[in-house]
Order: sequence, then C-alpha cells, then structure tokens
Amino acid sequence: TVSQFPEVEKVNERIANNDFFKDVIDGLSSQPKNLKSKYFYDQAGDAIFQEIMKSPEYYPSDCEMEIFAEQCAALAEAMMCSENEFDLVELGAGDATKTKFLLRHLSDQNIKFSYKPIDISENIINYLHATLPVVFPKIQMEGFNGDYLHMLKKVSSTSQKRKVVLLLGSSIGNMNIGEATEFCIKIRGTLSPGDMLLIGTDLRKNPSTILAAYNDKEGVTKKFNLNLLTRINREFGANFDILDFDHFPTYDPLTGACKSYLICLKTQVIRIGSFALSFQKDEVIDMEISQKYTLEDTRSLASSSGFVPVADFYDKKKWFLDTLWIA
Ligand code: AVI
Repeated sequence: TVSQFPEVEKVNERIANNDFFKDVIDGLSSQPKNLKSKYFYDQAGDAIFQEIMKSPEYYPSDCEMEIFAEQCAALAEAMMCSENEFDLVELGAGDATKTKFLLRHLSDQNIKFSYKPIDISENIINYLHATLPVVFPKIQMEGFNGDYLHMLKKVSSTSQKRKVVLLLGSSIGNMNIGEATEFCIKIRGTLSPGDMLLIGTDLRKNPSTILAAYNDKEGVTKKFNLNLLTRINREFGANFDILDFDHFPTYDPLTGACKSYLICLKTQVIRIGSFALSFQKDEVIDMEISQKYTLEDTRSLASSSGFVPVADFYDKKKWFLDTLWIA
C-alpha cells in the first residue's frame, strides 16, 4: 500500500528495529525519564564536544593532554613497550590527539608495535587510516569500526601479541560505578595475563571547579545536551522545542557523581513516531553521569574487575589520573 504520508512512512521504516529509537522510547517512558548520553555524539554532537573541550571551564582534556605531552617516556616504560612486539589498542580513539604523543615517542624509539584504534564512528577510522600513516610511516596500524567490546574481542582473536589497551578521556566516568565495573570485567575477559589497561579518570577536586566544567558560561554544555532532542526530532520526526527545556547540572561531592538533567519547562505531549509521551512542567530527564573518582575508587574498580594497578600518571594539578593496570 502506498501511504498518503510518505514522510511518515520513511520515519517508520527507519525506526523499526532501531536501538536508538527503542532506547529513546524506553527512557522517556520510564520514571524518572532518561536518555543515554552515548547518543550525544551525532555529527553536530561531535562538533559541540570539540567546542566543550576548548571552553575555559572544561579542564579534563587539558589535564590528560599534559600527561601525554610530558610523560610518554615513563608511560612507555611502565607499559613495558620495549619488550616483545605488542598491540596498542585504543577504545574510542577519536582523532587520537593525546595518543599521538605516545605514538611519536614509540616511533622515535623504534619500538615494535601495531596501533589498533577502535571507534564507533566509521568516519573517524577512515580519517585515522588516511592521516596516521603519513605522519608515522614506521607504525603499523589497523583500525576497527564498531562497538568497543566486540572489536576488542576481534583484535584478541586475530592477534596473539600482548595487548596494551587505552581507555582515555574519562570515558569510564560516563558509566556509573556498577556499569564501569561490569565493563572492566568484560574488558578483562577479552585479555590474557600480562596484558594491560590504561584508564583515564577525572579525580575529585573542589566541587565548584567540577560543576563549572559542566555549566560553562557560554552555554556550550547546555547546547550539547539539547542537541540530543534536536537529533531525536531530525531522526524520528519528533516535535521537541528546545526552548521548552533547560539544562541543570549537579555535582554531589559525597558520591563524586556529576550529573546533567534537562528540565521540562511546561506540561506537554511530545510525539515520537507513533508514540505520544507526556511531560509534566518541571519534570526532569536524566541525561548524563560524569563520575569523579578518588584514587581508592580506582583501586577498588581495578580489584573488582580482576586487574592489578602498576603505575599512576597525574597532571601537575593532580586533577586527572591515568592509571595503568595489568591483567
Ligand atoms: C566524553 N566524556 C568523558 C565527557 C565528560 O566529561 O563526561 C562528556 C561531556 N559531557 C559534558 N561535558 C563533557
């Protein structure tokens, strides 16, 4: 049958069996309402995240950049890079800005390894394949496009070499402690004794400094959160008006949980595909957690997921920690 509304047909076709759609409907039908922050990163979201990293309040990327810019020799030594040939596997490589410092060091030292970036964005993997061999002609690289754990399993099943896995940028913070533990257990499950994991965590510090990083004056973080509503409008023909929602970040210094919510400013019904979802005035949508860690938190994450910590790398302010674990 030919629909009278081909646009609606197109949307319906796109949303059948779509995980993003299912998660949106599930999340917005739950109490409290929630959306998964992993969906922030469409093309516009990627660009807004770049803007966040340049904002004066958002310190985590600068801190970790400093660690990579200044401590590559120590990192390489702790990772035992000069021993047997190994695979350097990066989960969520992005444009590898920080990792390039390590790649430069390893390449200059003529250390034998393969760089295996994994990213959910095909664009990113294509970009790395096009650019890295030009900058680092001596380095072997093979990119993998897909889900972190699936691709890590694939890397493990296709290479017998020792693995050093990078999970940078405090990505682990976008899971609560329970999810982070489960995730690290799964990573451990793909690794063998002697393999390593370097994990970037944002540390607890003055609560005002943390809160400001998620409440920048320019409103970039607000735009980042609202962009997910715009994405839902575009991909599923929904009718969110972003002016009806406000950004509300919180930080609890007792638990280290930094959270972002969107607040609905009026009672309304939002249509998404064939669903009609009620929103009350002042109702919140739980959008994102950015968990902040103590050193002890990282230690218990390591031990509950089957790793042993071997070295810690801090920036000068001790605001960020890259902690290296061995399986
Ligand atoms: C990607 N992730 C580690 C960022 C963070 O700090 O949680 C995402 C972000 N959300 C708001 N600002 C930055």
